[in-house]
Amino acid sequence: MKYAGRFNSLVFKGQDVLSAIDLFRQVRGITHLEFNYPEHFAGYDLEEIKAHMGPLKVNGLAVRWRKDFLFGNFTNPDPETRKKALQMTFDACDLCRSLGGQVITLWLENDGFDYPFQVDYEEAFTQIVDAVRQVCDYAPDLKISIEYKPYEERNFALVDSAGMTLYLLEKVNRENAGCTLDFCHMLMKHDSPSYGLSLAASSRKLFGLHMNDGYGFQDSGLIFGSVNFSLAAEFIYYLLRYGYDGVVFFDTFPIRENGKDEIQANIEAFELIRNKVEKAGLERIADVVASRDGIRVNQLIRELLTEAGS
Ligand SMILES: [Mn+2]
Repeated sequence: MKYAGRFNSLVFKGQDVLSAIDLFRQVRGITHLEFNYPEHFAGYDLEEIKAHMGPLKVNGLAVRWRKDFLFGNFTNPDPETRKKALQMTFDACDLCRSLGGQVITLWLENDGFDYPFQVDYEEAFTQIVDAVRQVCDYAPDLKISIEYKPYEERNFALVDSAGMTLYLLEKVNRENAGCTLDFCHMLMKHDSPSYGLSLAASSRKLFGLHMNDGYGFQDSGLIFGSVNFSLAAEFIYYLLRYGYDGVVFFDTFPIRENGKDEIQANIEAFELIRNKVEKAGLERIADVVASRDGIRVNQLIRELLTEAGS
């Protein structure tokens, strides 16, 4: 598996980007870096960043529009601000390419609404379709990946679920448009994580993963597999079945934990659960799934919790 940790898990603890890269190199299993654009590049020399990377590769960049775009990124009512949001995304594509990255992750943080009557839904959705298409056409060599989240920053996001994301991708109708699935965001929406994963992966639209865990009512960002073990195991089963070969990025928030240790814990948890699923056997699990028998399913879960892979 290819693994990446979250820069801000280290940067919010006082590390600068360069020393965070040095720390990532000390985490067993980390293979890739995943930057936020522009925040992780402001004030740094690109060559200096490359020099610190050593054997690590760049997976991609996530665009962060932040507070200058409070009323929307691609759906901002001001055409100039919409143009700026698009230009930032183009710039992120150029930078991603120069670092050897392949994936641009777009979480449309401000494209939503808070009040009834605040947004013309059809117009806003069409604006997103048009903007994503333009990004796809600007960088046909990159994967343009939509990360949905049901709410926060806005009370409602326009792209708010696995289903809505796949609908958007149909409308965009570009080979290089796909999605990044964030486990906590899926729990917040009460989406079954593996259901969304299966439909995205079987349509060859699964471009990225944000792994973490939580309780579903907020973006908890807890260590993978620590709350919802069975959902995590099922998710890994489908990743293996569909042969996911992208990067596994841990989008977690170690506010009170040591950042480096927490990234390591995520990798170890993921590896442990993956070993358990592999030991139980993909064919045998497929058999249990095909039975649709709740008791057999529970036997499998108990087996995963006990002997398999331990
Ligand atoms: Mn995420």
